[in-house]
Amino acid sequence: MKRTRESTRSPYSRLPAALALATTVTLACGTVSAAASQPSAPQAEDHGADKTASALSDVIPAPTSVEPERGAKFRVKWNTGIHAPRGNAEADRVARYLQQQLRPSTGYGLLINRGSPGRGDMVLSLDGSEQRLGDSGYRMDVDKERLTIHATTSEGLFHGVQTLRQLLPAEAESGSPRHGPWKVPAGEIVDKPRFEHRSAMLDVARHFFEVEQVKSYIDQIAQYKINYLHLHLTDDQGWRIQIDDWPKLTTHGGSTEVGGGDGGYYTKREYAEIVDYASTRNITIVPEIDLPGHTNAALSSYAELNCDGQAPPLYTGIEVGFSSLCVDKEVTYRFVDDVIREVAAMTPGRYLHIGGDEADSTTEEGYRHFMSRVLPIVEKYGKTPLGWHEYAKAEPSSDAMVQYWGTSNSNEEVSKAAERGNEILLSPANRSYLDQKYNEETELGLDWAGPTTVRESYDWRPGSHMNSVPEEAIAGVEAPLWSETLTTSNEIEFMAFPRLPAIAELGWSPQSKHDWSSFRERLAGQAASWQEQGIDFYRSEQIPWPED
Ligand code: TNX
Repeated sequence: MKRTRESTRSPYSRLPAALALATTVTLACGTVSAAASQPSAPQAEDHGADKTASALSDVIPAPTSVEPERGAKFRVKWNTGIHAPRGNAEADRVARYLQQQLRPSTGYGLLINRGSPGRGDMVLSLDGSEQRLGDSGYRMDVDKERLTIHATTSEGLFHGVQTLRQLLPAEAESGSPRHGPWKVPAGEIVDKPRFEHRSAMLDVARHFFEVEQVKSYIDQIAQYKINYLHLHLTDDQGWRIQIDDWPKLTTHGGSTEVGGGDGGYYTKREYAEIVDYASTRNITIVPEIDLPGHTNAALSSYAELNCDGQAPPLYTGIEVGFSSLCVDKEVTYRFVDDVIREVAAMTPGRYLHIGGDEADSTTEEGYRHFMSRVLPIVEKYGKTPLGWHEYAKAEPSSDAMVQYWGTSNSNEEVSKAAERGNEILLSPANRSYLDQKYNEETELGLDWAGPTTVRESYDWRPGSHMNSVPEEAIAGVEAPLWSETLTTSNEIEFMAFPRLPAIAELGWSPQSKHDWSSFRERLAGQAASWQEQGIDFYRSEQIPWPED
């Protein structure tokens, strides 16, 4: 994350000396204005060497189809405009997003025009001619004269913009003025996702992360076309979301975290800020209230939720499975109803995650009883239940989603759920858990399902991962990041990069594009961009990173 340890390093430290000097001079003269609102005059920098390292296919996730052309490249210049369709607020938002992405580094105005596209413009088009792309796909056409992203919805345009970002030189990702030229290779990309559900999860319960840190992670995952962020909002160590009817959940239950730090929580306003910010990055937040286990913070806040009426102390360790709501008490269901009603009201998305994992202190019968009462509550408040795979044994209705987190390739309850019509979200802990160590030496992370190398996180097949679960039953994939050992954004980034892009590719790209040797090369190509963005990442020996 910028502003932290990583970013105190000069962004220019990796440039060849001459270029670094030139950059400094440019900055000192103030000739490049990061906040330009008018097109700036042509700059000397425009005539520099062609640094476009990328080919049209150097994109993660790998696009469905790429046809490079030999012709001259498209070039973003001082007078390049962004053309957006008239009268479409959503497309306008994507245009402004593209403008904001590229203004600081290029110093160009990149003005938005809604008339007829000019020569040399970047065009966002919703011409409706691309029904084959579905809601999320896009087609990008690049030649010397014009760069056009066609889509049927603003979501498709947004995805096209992410691809465009990766095709520009990495310096385009800088937050401060850099040298062009800003070229994009010519050709055509036609692209759409394999799975609808491409998710990341952040555990803000074990350690609390501020709104700005969550936003930063949202920005980082959006570039790999992730479209859901599951927030693990409650656990034994902390309750992180304001609930008006039960205020002590946060004032008491949110007051600490693993290791005994101060913890924290999101007010409803702050949470709405996260939800809104995510939506501008095409990401839907899935809130998780983990029930009936993983509830020590709630039990400690309200004595009446405990079977014995005694509130336990707050917990700052990392054991699991010791807490449970009292499934036989009526107050438990009043509590759950209030919480789910308030959380549902804060959730524009379809899904509300009710956890259900590791309820080792709840009897089997009690668990089923609990779920049989709680599932209808989720539906009553207009949401579709999502839960860790243990809850499949409670036979949620067929539109509910089941999240598999096991390490084996078969699970009877999950197979039966798929047969009953439940969609399955895959987050196998030995493949997609970003909190697992990379190897024995990794200081951060846990290792109960790992260690997990970058290759292991990439080399599996979501469509056939589970015995007796057909591909049609798979909603998609998720990369969860548990935070028992993580306290800073740099640490989040170090665990997520480069494994998150691996999971993102499995979620987006067709099976026919699944190719480790290509992926590792493309991943290496991302390093310069991560450096510009201030993303701390793990330099896995499996990846041919460029020399510094
Ligand atoms: C298992 S997977 C958990 C979490 C831990 C995680 C650590 C699952 C549904 N529960 O409570 O944080 O392992 O890797």
